[in-house]
Amino acid sequence: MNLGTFKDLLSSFADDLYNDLRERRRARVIAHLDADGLSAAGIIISMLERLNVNFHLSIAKYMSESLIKKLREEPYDLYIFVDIGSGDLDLMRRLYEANKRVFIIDHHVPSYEDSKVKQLNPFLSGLDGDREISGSGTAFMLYYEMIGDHSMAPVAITGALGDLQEDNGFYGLNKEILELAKSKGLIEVKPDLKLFGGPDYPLVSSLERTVDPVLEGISGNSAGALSLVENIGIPIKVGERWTTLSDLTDEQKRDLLNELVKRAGGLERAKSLVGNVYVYLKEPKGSPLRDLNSFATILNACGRTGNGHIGALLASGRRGEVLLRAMSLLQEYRKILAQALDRASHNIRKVGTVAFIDEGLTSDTMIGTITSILSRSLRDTDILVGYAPTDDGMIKVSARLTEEGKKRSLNLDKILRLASEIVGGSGGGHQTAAGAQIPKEGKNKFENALLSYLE
Ligand SMILES: [Mn+2]
Repeated sequence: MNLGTFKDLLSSFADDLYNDLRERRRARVIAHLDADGLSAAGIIISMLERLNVNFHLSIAKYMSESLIKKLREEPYDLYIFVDIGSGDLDLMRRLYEANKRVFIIDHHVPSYEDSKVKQLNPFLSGLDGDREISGSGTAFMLYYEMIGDHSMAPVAITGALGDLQEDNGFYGLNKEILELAKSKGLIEVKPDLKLFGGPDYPLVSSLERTVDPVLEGISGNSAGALSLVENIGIPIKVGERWTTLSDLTDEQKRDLLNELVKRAGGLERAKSLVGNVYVYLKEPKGSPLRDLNSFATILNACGRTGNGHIGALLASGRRGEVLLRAMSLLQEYRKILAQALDRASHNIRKVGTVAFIDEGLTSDTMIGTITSILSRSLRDTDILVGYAPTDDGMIKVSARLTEEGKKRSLNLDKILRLASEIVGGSGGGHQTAAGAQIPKEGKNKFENALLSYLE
């Protein structure tokens, strides 16, 4: 790991940004709408508040011509992009050509280096932004450098969980941030059942709100969750308060897990029910944010329902009304997602080992989630590709490797980049998950190009 050069990049980026902020006292912030982007946004707006800088925050699904056009016309001259931007340097250049100062805090593969656009990106120091650090981790490193305060470290871990960088633990800078959070008493990690809300959340609500995997008769069903707990012989309350997972004996936990495996439809599907649980010790017991995986789930729901600003405020540390609103967005999101999943799974088109979900079945904010979920259960398939119409008349493409595709070591970042460029679009992302935007009339040509790279 080449931490030395990242530390150099970090301190020069921080100096440049600090000087610009001190001069201008206001900034335009654009953040990506997923859990990592909103975690990163929360960290950056906290930083700006601590530095007494006014800001205007927007949440973006992705960079586009129309967004850059709009931003160019705005009366700001300092722009900060968070968890977005590195893959779209051609668009970013158009901002500094309009005399704007551009700062990017991102962990997506950069299109290239450009002296005019300041990028804080682990890839530029030889670190792996797919695995070793997230957008929120990158934002946290900057926050820590500027403010010297570790309290936002759990938010950085939340974003990394949202971007699925945890795999039996964390690596690289993620691990360093986690160790910092542990040493300061902010996070505790333990292997446990991974239910919504974590080990200190009311068990019946935990079960009802766990949807990954879907638990037959329990997910979204409070009566079902209640009767499951009763049937196993677990009392619903301990004294005056609701029973939580932490109250269970090892034997009760084993009985519960056995029942959940059945309800999930087998061991393979139930795999994600067991693993590391990340407990945010500063959140009160009974708060859904005490479990960082659930925190990420809630942020994601805020973004996908078009309410990313609520998620960013939550990540910055606001609670009360903001948390209540976020929880109702989670409920709304789950309803929409269940309907979209049902439609998409009944309309899959196969060409060789690639499965397609055509546009018209779901929105461009949901298609990524739909392809992520469905890619886990597809057989005899290497790649799942989903399409959805965008606001500016293009097609959004979302692609995921299946388990089989991962074994073949296909590289979706490269495949989507090449195939979208052929039709005048743009794309890229990570090796196992990537996206693109292409013109409508280029869909067939895009698809043929994509298929040709698999031969
Ligand atoms: Mn990210």
